[in-house]
Formats: sequence, C-alpha cells, structure tokens
Amino acid sequence: MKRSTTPEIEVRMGSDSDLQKVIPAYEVLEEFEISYDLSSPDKPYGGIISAHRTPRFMQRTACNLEQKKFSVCIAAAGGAAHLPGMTAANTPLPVIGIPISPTNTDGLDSLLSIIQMPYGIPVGCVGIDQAAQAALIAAQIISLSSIEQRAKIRTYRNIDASAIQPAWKNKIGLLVPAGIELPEKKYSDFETLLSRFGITVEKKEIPAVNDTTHLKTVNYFETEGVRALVVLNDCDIPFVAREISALTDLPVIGVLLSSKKVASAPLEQYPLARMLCYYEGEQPEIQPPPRGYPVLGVAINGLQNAALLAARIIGVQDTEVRSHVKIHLEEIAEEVREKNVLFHALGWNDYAKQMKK
Ligand code: AIR
Repeated sequence: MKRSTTPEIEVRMGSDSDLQKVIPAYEVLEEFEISYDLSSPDKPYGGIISAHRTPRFMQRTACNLEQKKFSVCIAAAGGAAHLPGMTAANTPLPVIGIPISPTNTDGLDSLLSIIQMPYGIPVGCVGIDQAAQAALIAAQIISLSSIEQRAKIRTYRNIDASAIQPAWKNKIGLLVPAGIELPEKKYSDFETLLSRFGITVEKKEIPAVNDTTHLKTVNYFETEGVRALVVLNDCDIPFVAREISALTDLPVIGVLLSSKKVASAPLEQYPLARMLCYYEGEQPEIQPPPRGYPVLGVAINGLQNAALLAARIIGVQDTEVRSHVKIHLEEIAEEVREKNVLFHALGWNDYAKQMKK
C-alpha cells in the first residue's frame, strides 16, 4: 500500500466476509500507486465499517471524508446494502458502490439496494462483485487532470493513449443512442439541474450499435475537455454505456430509461444488471473486467441523480462545484423538514388529500 497522510481513496466494506470480493479493488489501486485509507489505530478510515452494526462510526467517518482530503469513496456491501447510500448521504464526494453477492442470493438484492437511490443522493453503482471496475473508475475520476496518469490508465485498459486532452471543462456529454426516446422535459430538467452547479451539457445522438461513430463521439468529447459522459440505455439496449466506456477513460454514468415497470427477470436478463455486468456469450467484442468497461449506474430513470453524480465527480477537482453540492444537500434536507412540518400541521388525512391535488 502506498502510505500517505492524505490518501485519495477510501475503501469501506460492510463486513470482512466481503473482503475476498473487494481484493481486486485494492490490487487496481496498488497498480496505479494510488494511496487509500488511513490506518491510525484510534481514527482509522476505510476497512470494515457497517452501516447497520456500526452506524455512528459509519456516519462520523463519512462526514469527515472531505475534511480528511479524500477524493472518492468506494463502498462495498451485500444484502441490505446500505453502506454506499448512507455514506453518500453524509459526504459531497462521489461514492462508488460495489454490490457484493451474498452466499445465498445472486446479488440482485445488493445491486438494487445500492443503485435505487432516491433523488438527491447519488451513488454510482458498478456491477455485482465488480470491485476492479470500481477502483478503475475511481482512478479515472481522480486522474482527470493528469495527462500522465490518464495515459497509464488508458494503456492498462488498451485504449489509445497517444493524444490525451486534459479534461478541464465544467461540462459533460450526454449520449443518446438511436431508438431511446428522451422526452424534452426530462432533458431540460437535467440541463437546469446541472446549470445550478455551473455545469453545461452537450447532447449527441449516436447509433445504438457500436460503429465508428461511437469512437468519433467519444473523441469529440475528450477533445472538448468534458469531465464525464452520461449514456442512456433502455431495457432493449442496456449495453451502450459499457460500449462507450470501453473506448474512454472518462467516467461513464449509465442511466436506464424505462416508461414501463421493469419486471423481475433472471439476473442475466435483468436490465440494470445487464447495463453493468458482463455475461458470457453477450457482446463478446467487449473486454470483460478488469480492463473493460467501468460504468457507474444510477437508478432506473435516475437522470437527475446522474447529474448530481457528475457534479460530485467534477467537484473532486473544482471546489466551487463541491460547495454547490453541499448547498444542494442542505436544500434537499430542508425540503423534507418542511414537508414534515406541514404533515404535522395538517395531519395525515389532509396531507394525503392535498398531495392528490
Ligand atoms: N452488511 C453488513 N452490515 C450491514 C450489511 N448490509 C452486509 C455485509 C455483507 C453481508 O451483510 O456487507 O455482505 C453479510 O455480512 P456478515 O458479516 O454477516 O458476513
């Protein structure tokens, strides 16, 4: 481990029973010589921290991550996996969740626990047990302004490392594959939310199936200096985010849009799982982990949280954006408190009636 008094990444996991699955994350961080955790005996950061069994410790350390100068938190948990979400609720830093598959389920419970966050508190979720992908994307986030580090990551991931532009603009790219409909209102809400953080967005339509346009679009956004890409997917086309991610070291956020209820399905067919995981026999041209396609997934239709996650990612380098993230977190809390005051003033019956109006 690279020791440092100001490590960049914190890696926390809900139990030591998660450790075997988390090891690839440590290995990737070591590969890139990125320092992580703080191992002072009285005030450790990272390691085994349970949202349920050590709630106060979890909260205190999450609240202090920023002050301790961490840039990104990786949080792994299984089952009722609340660690990533509760950590994200207590820090303005980007939190990457790793759903761990418990011994008695296929891990969809952990995935959904982590990914289906409410508006306001984004967590970027990788595929089930995809710890290496979590570390890769964390490395990508903290390396956005370092050409040297970006070249190292791109070489590792077999992406052309010859001409890298610094990613420096408070701007993101939105990629809309053909066949996926993005209602105008949803787009304008997304744009408006980002503008509150001083972030602009440029939208580009791309073919659903990988062709040279994908690479051209990615290269365009890299040259533009954007610091993240948001890629839309739907239940029929859930793999575009991964395909885009295979072409770039820019952090890729995947959003699955669906106008219908997403029905339960075997894991390999569950759209969110397909958006994030590699399955044997599927899309064989895409490299499987660890070098492949780190994607940060957000909830179904979670375009707003994708914007908030992008703001947190840009906030790693830009302190002004970070302060907007903190203000926004306060506003979200205030809105709930105001609702509760009204709830008690009206009583549940009248409150429910005025909600229907
Ligand atoms: N866990 C621990 N505290 C809260 C939760 N949800 C998770 C761990 C682990 C699973 O519960 O992340 O994946 C089982 O933990 P254990 O310690 O019983 O093996």
